[in-house]
Amino acid sequence: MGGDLRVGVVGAGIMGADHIARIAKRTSGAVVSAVVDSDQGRATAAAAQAPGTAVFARVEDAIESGAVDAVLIAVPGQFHEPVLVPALEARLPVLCEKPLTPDSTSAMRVLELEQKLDRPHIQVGFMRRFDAEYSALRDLVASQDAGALLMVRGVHRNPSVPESYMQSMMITDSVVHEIDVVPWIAGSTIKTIEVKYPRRNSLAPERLREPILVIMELENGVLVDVELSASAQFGYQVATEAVFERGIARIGQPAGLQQWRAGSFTVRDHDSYTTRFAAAYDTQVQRWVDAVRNGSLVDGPNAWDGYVVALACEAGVRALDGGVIPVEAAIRPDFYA
Ligand code: ISE
Repeated sequence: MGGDLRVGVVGAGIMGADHIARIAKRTSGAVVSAVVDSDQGRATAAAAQAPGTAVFARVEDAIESGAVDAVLIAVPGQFHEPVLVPALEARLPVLCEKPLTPDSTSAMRVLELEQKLDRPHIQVGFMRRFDAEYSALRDLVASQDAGALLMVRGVHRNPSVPESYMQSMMITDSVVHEIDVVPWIAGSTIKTIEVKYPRRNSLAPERLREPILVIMELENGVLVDVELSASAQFGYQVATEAVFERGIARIGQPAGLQQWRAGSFTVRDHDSYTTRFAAAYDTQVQRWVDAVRNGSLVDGPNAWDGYVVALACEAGVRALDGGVIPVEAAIRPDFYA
């Protein structure tokens, strides 16, 4: 491809606006050519970060205008399929924020449509795979330098969540990240999922029972536990400790300037995923843009990965009501080899 990739960003909420700024200011070889959102005020405000960008209310109109070479989907998960369908029908490459879709039936419909094309066109935005520390942990597991991996222990804490966030979204919107990244690190798929409830946080919105403790067993025997808090108040924290035969490894610790002052010790930490994973998002988007421009279209998790995660999320959502729930196994079609 000769000129810059013209990206249409669908969804001008927190993630959409963040991606628009990223592409306009920090991504090489791409421009934001269209912003799509049914809320025109929001679309116009987000588009102001990328001067010269056209604003549309419907993705179909953006595609028909001819202004878009590739689509970045940043609307909530339940609205992904209606954007994926016209994008695939127009044979456009897509970077789709997680989850691919909220359930495996709709994810399978997307796979079937994609398989009518000559090769995978969808990359799914599991950005943790582009985080340098997660990659280092994966390399450590593969090297066997610390012996075999035995356990993965994680915390995933949000200061608060929007009103649209429901109980099932603890799995489909939040733990979905661990459901993708832990098998990627451990080199093994998820066999079962269980959810335990500790004492409820009285500061959580009434509709949410949290925190939750999610316990996953992988096929290779590795045990994973993740504490998910949606209303942790103090800030945003995603951290992992991996237990090996000959040592432990930690990622996600606060880094940067440490200060001892006025009788206290402080290190700046995050209050949002947009800063905690800023570098990972930057790398993800740059690699996707490069892949589209060189014709490979996908460089990272694809729609098949999104489908496998959707199957595990279904088990996770059932586990919210109790029991140890088996995850349905799936055989990958050659199309995604
Ligand atoms: C949000 O949608 C994200 O994807 C964040 O990475 C996650 O930490 C948060 O819990 C989700 O609500």
